[in-house]
Amino acid sequence: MTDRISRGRFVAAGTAALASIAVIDAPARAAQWTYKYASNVSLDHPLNVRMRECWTAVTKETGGRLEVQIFPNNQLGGDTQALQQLRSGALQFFTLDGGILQSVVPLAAIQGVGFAFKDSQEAFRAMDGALGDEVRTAIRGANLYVHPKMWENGMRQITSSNKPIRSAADLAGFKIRTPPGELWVDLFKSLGAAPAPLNFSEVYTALQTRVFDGQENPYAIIDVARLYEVQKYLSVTNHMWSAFHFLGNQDAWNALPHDVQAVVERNLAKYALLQRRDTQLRNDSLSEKLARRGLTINKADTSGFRAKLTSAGFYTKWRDKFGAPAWALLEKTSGKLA
Ligand code: X2X
Repeated sequence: MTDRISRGRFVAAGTAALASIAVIDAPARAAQWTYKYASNVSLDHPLNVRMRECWTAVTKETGGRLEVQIFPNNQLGGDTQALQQLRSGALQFFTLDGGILQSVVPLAAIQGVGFAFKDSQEAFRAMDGALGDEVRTAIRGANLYVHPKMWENGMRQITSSNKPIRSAADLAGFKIRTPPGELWVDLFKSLGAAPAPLNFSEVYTALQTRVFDGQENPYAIIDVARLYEVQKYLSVTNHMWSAFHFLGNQDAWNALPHDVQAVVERNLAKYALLQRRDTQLRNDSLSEKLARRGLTINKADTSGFRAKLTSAGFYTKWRDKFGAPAWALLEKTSGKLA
């Protein structure tokens, strides 16, 4: 990108005034900071659609000083590798689910407590507010930059290759992939399933080769990752919500002057809100398309899920891990969980 722009300028300047000082000037106008942004979804997911618009606006509004290159689809490695790169500074910007960030920031997993949020609107009210503020304070404490507006992934549904999940009983011994996060694995263990964590980058192949019977994700992810090619059933469970934090390497963030930081923050806020709307529209309207692609869709009876989590001690265990103050903020939205 940088090369192409400077070559373009070279030609333009060259025709105007051959070998003039303008040609020597051109590289000075190239980006002062070229940063990488990575995500685990493909370019056609609303996350990257809006990120592209966001970084185009940032480059324009900073007069080309900051240029951000997008690496979609785990091109730089799976989430756990990309998180390492972000912390070391090899990667500057990254979007990551709080449940995966848990390995570095334990409190970040609180967004994924089972059946805490009934829908995305409710979840965003909590995460844009006091609960989110607590989490972001913890993230900053781990020496990472975090933007206050999260990006939507959505309410999660279970897919399977061998049977529909109709009620909690169907989860007994069910081999299910979860994202790499302790709470995620514990949630499905408490439900009686046989979960194992795996980066999203490996999920399609793991389902295709039947290492797992199933996985769980929002509709938009099932669609863009074409999981309908390797799964037969989609069971609507809405068992938890998920969303991405926008994270930055702290040194890389500090290296940007305040005016550039302000442009980035303003655009991230603007495009995050647009992305939330896009993704929610997709999650709400993909049912028919996924059915046409071959998934048999059923609505699960999740009343027994909640009871199992309670009897397995899931809620009390995680209340103690997250601490009473953060748990109280969660229960302000969810009502009493533990
Ligand atoms: O890994 C997943 O399943 C995904 C894409 O939903 C997350 O980023 C948590």
